[in-house]
Amino acid sequence: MALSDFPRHPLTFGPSPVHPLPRLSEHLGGARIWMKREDCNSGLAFGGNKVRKLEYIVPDAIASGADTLVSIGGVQSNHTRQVAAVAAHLGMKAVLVQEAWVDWPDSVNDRVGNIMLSRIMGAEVRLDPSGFDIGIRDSWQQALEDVEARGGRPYGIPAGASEHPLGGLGFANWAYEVEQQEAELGVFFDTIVVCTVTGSTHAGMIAGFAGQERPRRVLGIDASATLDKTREQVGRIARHTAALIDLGRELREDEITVLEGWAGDYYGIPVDSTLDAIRLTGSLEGVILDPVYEGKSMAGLIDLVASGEIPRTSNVLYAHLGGQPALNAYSALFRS
Ligand code: 5PA
Repeated sequence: MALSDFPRHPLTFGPSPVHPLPRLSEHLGGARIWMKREDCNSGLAFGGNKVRKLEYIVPDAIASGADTLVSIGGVQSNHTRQVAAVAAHLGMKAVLVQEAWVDWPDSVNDRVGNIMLSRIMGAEVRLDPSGFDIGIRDSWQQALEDVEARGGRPYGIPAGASEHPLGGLGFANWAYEVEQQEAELGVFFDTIVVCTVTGSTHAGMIAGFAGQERPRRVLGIDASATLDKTREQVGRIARHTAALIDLGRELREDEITVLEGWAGDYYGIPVDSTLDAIRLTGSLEGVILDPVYEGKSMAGLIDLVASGEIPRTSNVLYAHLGGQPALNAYSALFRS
């Protein structure tokens, strides 16, 4: 099946905005940097990358006759907040398992930001003490069983929607959207920079771009310091998605690039380069990044551009995947 044959339930405003970052580009003195804005792609609870993935998953959820979306993430998960918004929008319920993925001492961590938004939207939020893991979890299976036991019809969406069979399609479509926007703007982005954690954002892009005439680099920046698992998951989902959309060839190893060096030691804990990237992007461009994901991928971009590893002649497209609500749980970092 071609990508355009898969049903897509519209949840976004349409193609997400693309714009240059002239002051950041000038400051770094290297390649020209642009941004594509998934942080403002939808009117559903501030949007984000999961809304795009869910556009291809919702038709299957509706067809299954489900009345409850069941998903999982950390306490400040952006993904579960977007699932809560989509459930509300569809007139469904949401049950969200929120695990203790981050050992973060902020006293309002489980009350503000994403988790507050999910509660406002009527989701059932279940706090769970388990630590970080991008795989399939017992607590999530348990939540599915609980919904059934009380007479509901659950539809399961794994962490980040990544292990869902259709999880890569949203960002395969992003690749086609980029190609169309390039034609309108008269620019070619030879390098894409994207944050990678559960993998289907990056993997979908790889599968989508692989079918295009002009090759380009898609650089995933690891934000969880679990590199082997992430690489394996990105490669597996990219190959699965490529087969789903009939790419017609195997993906090569060199098309799957996950770079390390900016995650620090732990998922969810920012390091100096994360905070520098957040402050720099905020103060030069008025664009807000979060300390869990985008601050880390921007730190990667900054170093790669400043060192010339991404050449001066490049046009780089940074995928801004959202995530700002979590900033509320990190206020202590920005007091001075
Ligand atoms: C997330 C993910 P992938 O999980 O598809 O690799 O995307 C990474 C990513 N940026 C990048 C932001 C703002 C994100 O929210 N978030 C998860 C969540 O539970 O919110 C899935 C981990």
